[in-house]
Amino acid sequence: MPHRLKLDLIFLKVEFFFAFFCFNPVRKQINIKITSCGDESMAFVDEAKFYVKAGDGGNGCISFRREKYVPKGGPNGGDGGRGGDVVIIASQKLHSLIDFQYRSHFKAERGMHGQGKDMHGRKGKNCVVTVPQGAVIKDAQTDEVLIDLCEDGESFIAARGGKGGLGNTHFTSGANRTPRIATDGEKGEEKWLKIELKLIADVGLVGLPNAGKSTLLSRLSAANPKIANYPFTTLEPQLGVLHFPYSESCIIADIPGLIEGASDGVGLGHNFLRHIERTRILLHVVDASHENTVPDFKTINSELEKYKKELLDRKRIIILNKSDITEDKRLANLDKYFKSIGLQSLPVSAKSGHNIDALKELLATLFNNH
Ligand SMILES: Nc1nc2c(ncn2[C@@H]2O[C@H](COP(=O)(O)OP(=O)(O)OP(=O)(O)O)[C@@H](O)[C@H]2O)c(=O)[nH]1
Ligand SMILES: [Mg+2]
Repeated sequence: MPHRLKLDLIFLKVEFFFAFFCFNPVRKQINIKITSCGDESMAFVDEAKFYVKAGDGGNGCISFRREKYVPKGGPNGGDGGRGGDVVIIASQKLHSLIDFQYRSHFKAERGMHGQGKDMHGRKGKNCVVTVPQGAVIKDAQTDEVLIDLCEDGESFIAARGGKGGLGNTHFTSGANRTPRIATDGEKGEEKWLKIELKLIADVGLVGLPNAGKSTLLSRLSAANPKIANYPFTTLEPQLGVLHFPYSESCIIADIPGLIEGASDGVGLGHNFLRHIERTRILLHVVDASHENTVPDFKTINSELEKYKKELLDRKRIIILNKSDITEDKRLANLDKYFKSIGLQSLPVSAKSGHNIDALKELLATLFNNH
């Protein structure tokens, strides 16, 4: 066969191989579906369980000095190294616990064993678990809160590494100059932990389903939540950023609609009520256009109270939403009612934009004076 033809055949084979390998329909593609949360693309997971195991300590060593002309040197067994810790660190760059769906076991490195010639074992490396700022870490068995990681960079040792064992040098005494004793390293701590995320938002939107919370969020920020004329359109908390012209911006959290019994787990709201726990201001959105505005308000109020009494002491503004389809007289009466119970209200139309600028100004003032 001519040399040129042989080369062509080889190239043809190589091309065929690449074509098959690259376009083989059997090859599996791993596609992780990502859902939208506010204006950031990510899946929202706010609870997870995970296992941590710190490294065991290395064992101490039994060894004796043996050198030329020193046939009976003393003990020289080194200590074992300490096991690594599992350290949890909060980061403001993370916003979801989705990573825990793919990894739920975190183990630190064990300490190395001690060796002869007084060589101590190396300490095991720590295992660092990064979690979003605002995560609460609990013991999965007892439900006891171990730490609330509110600050960016705050850290917590979730499992302590075991101490290294002692080498035989520690056991020399007048009576026993050749100790054949060393201790084993301690076991590293291990446990199952629970992590709950409480969003760090400044303003929380609460109200019955369909009150217009998501429409309001889309007006106040660049967030693009789903809006529709049926209850429970919002299935997971949504965040948006409200920029003020002369001061720092604030984060607004829209949680799924609450209904009667939400504090006992009815509907979706209960799972998400914790996300408004840390907010400084609550915007209680009510639909002012129908005759049940006040009973609706009372329903949500009592759910907030049942969930956490302190929520009622928080600065609250009642948003009389849907002012575009509500008579002025009715709005005035509602305002009177809320004033009579010591609450500030503001007629707003999240749909048409009526009074949205006034609401932004009010929030800027409250935010700066808080
Ligand atoms: N006329 C009028 N309709 C509004 C206004 N605000 C919201 N809506 C409508 O009310 C319906 C519900 O609005 P959403 O913003 O989805 O209500 P939501 O409170 O987020 O509801 P859930 O997510 O189910 O809790 C939609 O059809 C909106 O277009 C308003 O100011 N005026
Ligand atoms: Mg909504």
